[in-house]
Amino acid sequence: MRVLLLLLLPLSLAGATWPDDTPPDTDGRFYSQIKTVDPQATKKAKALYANLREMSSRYILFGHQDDLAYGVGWKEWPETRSDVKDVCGSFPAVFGWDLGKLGKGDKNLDTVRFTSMKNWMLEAYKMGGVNTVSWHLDNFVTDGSSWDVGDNVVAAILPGGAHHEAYKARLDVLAAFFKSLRTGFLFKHDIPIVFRPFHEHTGQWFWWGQPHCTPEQYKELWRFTVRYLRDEKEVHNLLYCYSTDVFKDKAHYLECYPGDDYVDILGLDDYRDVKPENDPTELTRQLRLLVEMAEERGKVAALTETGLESTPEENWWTGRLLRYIKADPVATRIAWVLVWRNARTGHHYAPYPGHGSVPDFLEFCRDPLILMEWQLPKLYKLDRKGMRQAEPFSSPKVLTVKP
Ligand code: BMA
Repeated sequence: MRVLLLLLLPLSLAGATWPDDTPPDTDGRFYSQIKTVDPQATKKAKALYANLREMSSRYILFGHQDDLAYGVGWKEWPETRSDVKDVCGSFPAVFGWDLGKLGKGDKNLDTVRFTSMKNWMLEAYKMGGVNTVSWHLDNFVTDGSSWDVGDNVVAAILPGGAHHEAYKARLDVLAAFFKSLRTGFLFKHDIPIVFRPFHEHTGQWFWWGQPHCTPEQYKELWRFTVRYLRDEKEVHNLLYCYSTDVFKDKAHYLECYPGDDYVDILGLDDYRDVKPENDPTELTRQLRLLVEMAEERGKVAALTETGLESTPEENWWTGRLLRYIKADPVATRIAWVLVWRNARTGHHYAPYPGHGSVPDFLEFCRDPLILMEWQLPKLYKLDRKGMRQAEPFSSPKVLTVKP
């Protein structure tokens, strides 16, 4: 049976703009006021950043890893497909991808073909969505995976290390990939990407995690990576996202923080505190700290990865995830929440048609705080007066949902 849901739209965004006496740029806009890691970031990347910051006080974008690439029971579908859309009628607003194994073969570590990924990233952008990229980079010393933690890999790929040239060669491939993400008919442009390398380093499972390098080495690796991509390779379509796994306090979160000049977005990956057996207020506590740290710096905060594998708790979406985000108005000011990939019935994080958590997921999507793709304002534009595009949302429409 098809159920028609009339969703009432959240109304306009706050009109936060610059102080009245702020002089605009020559084109009447305010790009030069938007400070990003890359001062030469494209206008679209800067607009995305300003819009994410602006919107985060009112809305949370919903994201899903590998959303267009595969779902439970399907892969590389002839038409654009998404488990999230099959369930709720809309694509997610944020699309996660991973470039692990780029430069080593034609598919990433989860068998997503890079040529297809590129097309899906362009599609996501054309829908008005946000692309975010993580990097499960293999071990340069052993040629093992990201989870092969021995052999002081970070030290080995830093300048002066035995594998530094190999790391630079990999960055060359990465830079070429980012620069190939171009679209436009007359005016070709690079699409903005949120780049989220060396994630979850407060955990021990990746070779860049603690305790496999010192905080100074981690910071040096991060800064080298940014400088190389930005200054040597002239990649200007990136926003840089630093994302830890769970953390104890602000000092712990910032232990490996490479500095405000090297980070645009402060992220958290938290699978621990959304498990039914754990204390959910730990999620709220860390999100509050995260938002505080981001806002103190004029930056954006995001729950960059979360999810309950196979979501056996049927009201998990509203009863746990949303409830404990909303438990603190400060924690609520994250820009997005992204759940991990839908590989198979035993390993998926978004629902698929027929899954037990579908009714609750629909409630979650209906929440005025949550934005899906169909509700997105134009994230890549700024209006003349302020930071964001003048017309926030498309007109209300009827969302068709297959239960
Ligand atoms: C993990 C699992 C793995 C996957 C990895 C990188 O959480 O989903 O199957 O290879 O992430 O995407």
